[in-house]
Amino acid sequence: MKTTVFFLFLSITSALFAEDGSRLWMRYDPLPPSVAQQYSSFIRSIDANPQTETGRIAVDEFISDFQQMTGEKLSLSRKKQPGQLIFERDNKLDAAYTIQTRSYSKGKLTVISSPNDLGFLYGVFHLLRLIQTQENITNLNISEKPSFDRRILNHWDNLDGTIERGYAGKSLWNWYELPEYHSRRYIEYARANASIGINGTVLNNVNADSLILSHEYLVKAAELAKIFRPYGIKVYLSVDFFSPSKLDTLSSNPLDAKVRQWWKDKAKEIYALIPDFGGFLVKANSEGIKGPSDFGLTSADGANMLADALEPYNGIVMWRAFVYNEDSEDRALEAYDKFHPLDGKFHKNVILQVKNGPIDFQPREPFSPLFGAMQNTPLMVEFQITQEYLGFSKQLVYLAPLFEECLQSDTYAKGKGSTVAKVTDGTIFRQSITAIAGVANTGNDANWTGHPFAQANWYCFGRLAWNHDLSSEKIADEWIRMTFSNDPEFIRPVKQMMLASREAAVNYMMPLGLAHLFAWEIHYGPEPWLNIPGARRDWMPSYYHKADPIGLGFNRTTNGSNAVSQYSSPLREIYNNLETCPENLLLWFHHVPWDYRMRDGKTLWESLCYHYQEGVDSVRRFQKVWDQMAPFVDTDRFKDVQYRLKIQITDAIKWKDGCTLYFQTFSHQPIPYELERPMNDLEDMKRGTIH
Ligand code: BDP
Repeated sequence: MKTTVFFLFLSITSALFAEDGSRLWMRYDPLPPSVAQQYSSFIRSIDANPQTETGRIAVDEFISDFQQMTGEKLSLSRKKQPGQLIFERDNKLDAAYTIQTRSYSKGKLTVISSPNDLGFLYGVFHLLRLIQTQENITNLNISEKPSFDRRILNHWDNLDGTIERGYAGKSLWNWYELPEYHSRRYIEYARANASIGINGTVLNNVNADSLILSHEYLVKAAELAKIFRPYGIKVYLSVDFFSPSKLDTLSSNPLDAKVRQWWKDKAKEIYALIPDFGGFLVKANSEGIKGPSDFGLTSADGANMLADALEPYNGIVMWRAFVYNEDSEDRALEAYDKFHPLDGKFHKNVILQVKNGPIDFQPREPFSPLFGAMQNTPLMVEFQITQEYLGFSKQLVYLAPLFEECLQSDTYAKGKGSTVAKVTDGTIFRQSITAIAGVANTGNDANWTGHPFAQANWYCFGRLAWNHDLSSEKIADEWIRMTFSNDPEFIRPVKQMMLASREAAVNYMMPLGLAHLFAWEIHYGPEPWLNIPGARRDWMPSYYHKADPIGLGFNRTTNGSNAVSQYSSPLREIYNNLETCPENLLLWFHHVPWDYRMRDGKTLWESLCYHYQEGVDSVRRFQKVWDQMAPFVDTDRFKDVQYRLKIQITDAIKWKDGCTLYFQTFSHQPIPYELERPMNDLEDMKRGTIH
């Protein structure tokens, strides 16, 4: 008897506790009975008449998730009755969807209205989210319209299955098996994206293999497009500007009529296979990849040729502004210098895709000065969801605060309030296209993203792309409830930890506006001392930190590289002045003496040490918080996060030690006595014997 009970207990707990994270935020686990009862008494049947695959998915999704959460299976009924959930087509609606509670003589109804079935699907996911997060749904008056028309993931996936800067396994796309065999994950991927409003995916790496445009691969891509289509997701491809030379024997020169025709023919071929194909993403004349300047032409010349080929089919070109040259004195100047003169020269189906900061997805950068400056060219922000510079999938770093900081930065382009969000969403400048992109962090790991908390970065990108006014806090709250637990004892500390995690990473990696101190090639861990003879100098940390016996930081003021002048007034004056420059960007814009007094009275050197220490201390706090969370989380995910936090603390200490000890060789000042002594030896770290 005892043993049976014991085994019964074991099997129940293992069923409850086995959790590989594959369900993401779409768990729809049973709600506590009293809560479930409230929802099942409020929604009792569905009135829907789906005409499309998308509509059917919307209805099925609601019925099955509602049943999982409440235990009630909803019936379909076309007769008006209290407790009905009605899908109402409204062709004149100006929103993507609305969700309203309506009263009539016999009771209440919940109505999702939309001009199309995709709106129903989005509305369904919204309503499900409210139930999953245990919100009151008895008095709804919701109207939703996305901030950006195109909300796109960029996969840096190679055709051989590897992922550039991917930390969660191999590519989700099995190119070898396509188009014959499908992975169930293709649908799960589309469903997850639809649940947060993502409506586009660039399948392949920006460092594009020209083969993607071969007929063989287009057929494969078309198969993925077919699977994603009912979920409202369009396929885009990264293309190599030199494809006409690589796939054919042409010059690739845009001035060559045969080359122009080649692209037109290619577009025709693509649209025959993928009628709703989104368009091209292009990295050209960037990091050794060739482009129009190889023919003495501008980016506008190159982009416009591709745009002309796609134009008959409403396709777009997303042309990346990520360019820099070794001989430049300041890499931060280059994108602006190259693209600003081209403002207004792009065809209307071209949009410039600009990384959030002027350099390269660092833990903190000011926003790229191109935002707001190009008033006659559509621009879109590119964020990096994959944590290339923020600890891979080993560290817990919630990126919504980084995304939010950029989107809410004021460019002052048209006076106060010209935020990056508003200069790219069509509010301030008329834009033929509005869009936003995030470099995906997905892979074929069971939990999609490696770190369980990295799922939150995929989630928050989608939510902000849908509504850039959402706060990091609100998004974290939703995500925690859906992914882990609705228990306030769990939510409060975990949310605090998430919200503090980006600043923690900035502090232990590159505080006060420092950038680019990471290890060579792998981009993980500190290497501020790196100096490889003969290597590109703009890849060496000393190019960025400029440490010397006088001080630290890059002088980008009017008497330095003058990068400040690329910003609108009054921002350029604010950044230019050491006294008014935000301290979290101080060393980005100024070369600051070691004994300069910061606003809290500490010297720069002391402040630097304190920031590094604070970063390490924060991670220790995260560990303490998480250790208390065992009762709320399944064992698998609990242990996984606990283990990764151990890696994170070791890394944070290495960053602190490596950077403070190295900069000390310039400052010649002691580490403040009240701070921790370094655990690592600088010379060992330099020799790599610590790793
Ligand atoms: C850099 C990455 C590199 C990318 C490049 C890009 O290290 O792998 O190809 O950005 O965005 O940060 O093109």
